[in-house]
Amino acid sequence: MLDRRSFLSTAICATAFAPARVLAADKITPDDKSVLVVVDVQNCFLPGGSLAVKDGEKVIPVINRLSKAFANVVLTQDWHTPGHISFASSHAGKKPFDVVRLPYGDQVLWPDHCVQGTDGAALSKDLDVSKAQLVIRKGFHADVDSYSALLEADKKTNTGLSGYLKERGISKLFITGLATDFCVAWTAIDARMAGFDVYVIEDACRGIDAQGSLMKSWDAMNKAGVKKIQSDAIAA
Ligand code: VGL
Ligand code: ZN
Repeated sequence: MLDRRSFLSTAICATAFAPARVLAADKITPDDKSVLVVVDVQNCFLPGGSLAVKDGEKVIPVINRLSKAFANVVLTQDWHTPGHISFASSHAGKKPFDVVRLPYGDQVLWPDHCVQGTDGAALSKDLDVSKAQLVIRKGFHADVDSYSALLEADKKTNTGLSGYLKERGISKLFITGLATDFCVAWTAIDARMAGFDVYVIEDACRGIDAQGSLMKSWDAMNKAGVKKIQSDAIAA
């Protein structure tokens, strides 16, 4: 029989160790000013892809569920030219994950990925794209990378996403997708710089984590005023 004391300690332990649940009344209900941004859920970043993100496929059911709660959904697609400057194969003697100095700053070099029009650049067939209102492509200038969906790596060239969202009266971005420490983080930080309210939904993202980049990116996002939430904080 469970006496009162052991019942209490079980209850206390359960409370102490259970993941923090968000009460229904405290959940965020996306409104007309909110947009779900789905970053780079493309075959190259998924299992079998040339730049596969560990457990990348796990974001897909979470994103598909979340998208039902949003009136506005925007997708991004990494969309590089063949021989793009961010590819290690474009730099003699370099290998993926080496860093080179380019006119606009340090550039991590990647395996060839997301080449325009290839199957690797296609959005995952498991991603529910039915509600997407815009697909913004980035990284299509041969000599400039663009992790961010707003601003290319030269920090000067706009993709047009910020203007699109502002013209539509959208002020709150809920960001999901791949990879947390590169395209998600840069998109989130640039969106803060552009004056948006920004939430990154941690369990709807996965990171590459090259040399501690995942922790560093959360630190940078935090400093920029990006809010880290879990998908259960959204009334979906
Ligand atoms: C990405 C590295 C290179 C991303 C894109 O989607 O996070 N990472 N290109
Ligand atoms: Zn890329």
